[in-house]
Amino acid sequence: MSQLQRSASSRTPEGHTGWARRLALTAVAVLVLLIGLAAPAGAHGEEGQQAFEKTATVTFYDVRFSTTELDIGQELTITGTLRVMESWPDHTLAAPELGYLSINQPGPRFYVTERWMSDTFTPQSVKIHKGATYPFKIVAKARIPGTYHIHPTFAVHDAGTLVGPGQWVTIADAGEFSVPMELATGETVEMGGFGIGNVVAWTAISFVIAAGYLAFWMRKGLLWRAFPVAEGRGASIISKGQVKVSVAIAVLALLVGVGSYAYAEVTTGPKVPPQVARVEPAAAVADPLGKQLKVHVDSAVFQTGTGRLEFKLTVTNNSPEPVLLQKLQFSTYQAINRDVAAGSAAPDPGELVAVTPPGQIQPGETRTLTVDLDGAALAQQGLLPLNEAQVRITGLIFFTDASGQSAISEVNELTTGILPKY
Ligand SMILES: [Cu+2]
Repeated sequence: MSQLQRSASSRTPEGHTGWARRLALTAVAVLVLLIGLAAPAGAHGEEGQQAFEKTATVTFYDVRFSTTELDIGQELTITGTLRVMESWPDHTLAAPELGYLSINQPGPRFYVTERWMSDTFTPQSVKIHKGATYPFKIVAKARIPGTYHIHPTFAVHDAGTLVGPGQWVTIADAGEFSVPMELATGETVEMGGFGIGNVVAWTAISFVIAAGYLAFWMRKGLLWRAFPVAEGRGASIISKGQVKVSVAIAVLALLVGVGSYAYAEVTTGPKVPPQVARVEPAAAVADPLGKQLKVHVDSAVFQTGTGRLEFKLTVTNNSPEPVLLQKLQFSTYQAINRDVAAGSAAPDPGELVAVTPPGQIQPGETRTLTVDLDGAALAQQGLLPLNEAQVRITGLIFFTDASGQSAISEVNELTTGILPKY
């Protein structure tokens, strides 16, 4: 102990020591209690985002997982369609220009091998624009056994990662993970463990230096320093010897940093810098039927008493075929027309809702429809923006044409205020 430290400790009044000990013990007790109270997280916080972030940014639909159970090394394929909404909230987020397709998973349980948007291979971020629709495909190889909630995601520059519908997927403890990759030298390496020796060695070296530095400062304890600092003698608690040791450790850290770079330069190669290619996948052509339908939302009234959301919209059918409202979608929440579900062998999953008046809208006809939605369920999933700067509802409406041959026709976006009724 240095001269200065000794004098600092010896001058600590008795009362301070008892007070500090009690405070420290209380702090530890509170921490232990808090840790005991924490429940393990079972999801990704997908219900925690604000409504506009989910409904007005990117909407995923027709999402299919190729399987819910597979072995290590087997592939999971996620397909679907994502739409960068026309109603993108420019009032609070930057315009969508760059996006990246991926999956949300609790750590690297899957290794994504392929990303496709509109039949374009998109391993990197791609150029996108508002109102564009992209069919997508993600292929991921199972890596670590367990049961995980997996979502397709689309990360948009300056907006964050927007998640699609999740699905529980189980990776059985069987099989083997392998991603062989051929280098430019002709050598084949295993991506699962390539370079892991270097990572471990350099992490261990850095850890030893950092731990040594920490131990050097912590060996005399922390709390006593508070008193000289409180008494205005903070400058006195660091000795010349301690400064010397710190400088020596800093020099060592710098040498190791530069040395590791030099070592990598000498022992590896030839190297190619990581390449950036900004491709622009073609947005899906807006379907002709969707173009011939005019949809206007007249009102959206949330009955706070009953929890129902009454949705009134006027549809004009300018197509030569009768059309039927098939479903409404707000983020991952789907409301299926009860009559459509009744006539379908495999209806989409979702809430069955009554659309009145029922039946098809004839060519040339303009009809006002009322849809009775479970507003409470929407609110529970954080999809009713009752507490946000723009109290509006944004989603997609799907129609089917009369023949029933073409499954889903595009999609009209809704943007209207919600009126709560008390
Ligand atoms: Cu999840």
